[in-house]
Amino acid sequence: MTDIVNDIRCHLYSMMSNEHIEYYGVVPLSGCRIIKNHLIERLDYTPTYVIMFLIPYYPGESQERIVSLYAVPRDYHIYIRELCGRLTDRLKGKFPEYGFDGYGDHSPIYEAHAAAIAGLGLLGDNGMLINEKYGSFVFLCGILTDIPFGDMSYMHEVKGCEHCGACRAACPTGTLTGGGTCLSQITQTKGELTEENKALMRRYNTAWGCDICQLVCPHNADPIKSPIPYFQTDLVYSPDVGCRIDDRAYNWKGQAVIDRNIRIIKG
Ligand code: B12
Repeated sequence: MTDIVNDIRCHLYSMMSNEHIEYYGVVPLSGCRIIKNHLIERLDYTPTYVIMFLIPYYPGESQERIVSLYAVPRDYHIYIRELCGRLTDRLKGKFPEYGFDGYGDHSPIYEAHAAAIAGLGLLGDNGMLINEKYGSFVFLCGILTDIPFGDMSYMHEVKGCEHCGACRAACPTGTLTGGGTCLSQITQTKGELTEENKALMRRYNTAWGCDICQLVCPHNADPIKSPIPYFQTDLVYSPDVGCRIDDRAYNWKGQAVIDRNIRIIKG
């Protein structure tokens, strides 16, 4: 048992370093909040732990920007899928008797909470995981597994932010104080938008997503650009109607939604 824990500790460290992953932690799945149980039930093993890790994505700012910062680089789902593929292949190669499945975003667990109990940051009043180095401009990923981590797994107490109130005050729809729909959600809605929602998008100059609660957060005052080349190349701050979307984060809602939104912003 101790041997395998030491073995996996070393293996994880070298694997994460190879992928330039600076922040990771292992937590028992029993401590996580499950949001999609069917994804767990369909696995052919019973996962007991989650290896949580962070992917910094801040691409840098531009006055041209009309999409959320996370949507400026190529689609993070592509990066995360490939990264998780590499990591789980290596783990399966080394520990073939155990199961490993990687996720980011489409995860069975509430990732911000899982990352907080893994000790990777604070849970902000804006619902985001705030890391000490990269602020909240990090994607959250996790690998489910049944390998026995023993004392390598540790559950931290969830630490909240300082509740300075900046995100709650700045949220344009009052979502963070129990009000209306998050502006990010509004930009993802298919079909016809209300005049009120179109006006909100124009006022906050967003054709996709919303970063307001992150941009006003003191923990994001001096954001560090992502050290990962994927998030520093092929940056599109201001897409045009009919733009290529198959490698963009707005792809999943289809061309019609992003085109509609760009028309709302650019006229
Ligand atoms: C659904 C979802 C959304 C929804 C709902 C947001 C939310 N906070 O739940 C929408 C589309 C609005 C959204 C927006 C964004 N999201 Co999102 N989203 C998710 C997703 C897939 C699931 C979240 C979830 O279901 N949590 C579980 C439920 C049970 O949590 P809960 O707090 O108890 O549930 C309540 C809240 O969801 C609340 N609620 C409903 N709508 C909203 C909207 C807001 C703003 C808040 C605070 C709460 C809230 O009502 C629920 C019931 O009480 C996660 C990935 C994951 N698997 O965790 C990514 C995730 C949370 N999103 C992420 C990102 C980056 C964003 C955006 C910044 C994108 C953008 N720039 O537009 C915004 C930020 C909005 C915000 N302040 O949270 C990242 C966060 C990274 C981080 N550092 O923490 C995640 C973790 C994806 C990832 N793998 O990196 N998201």
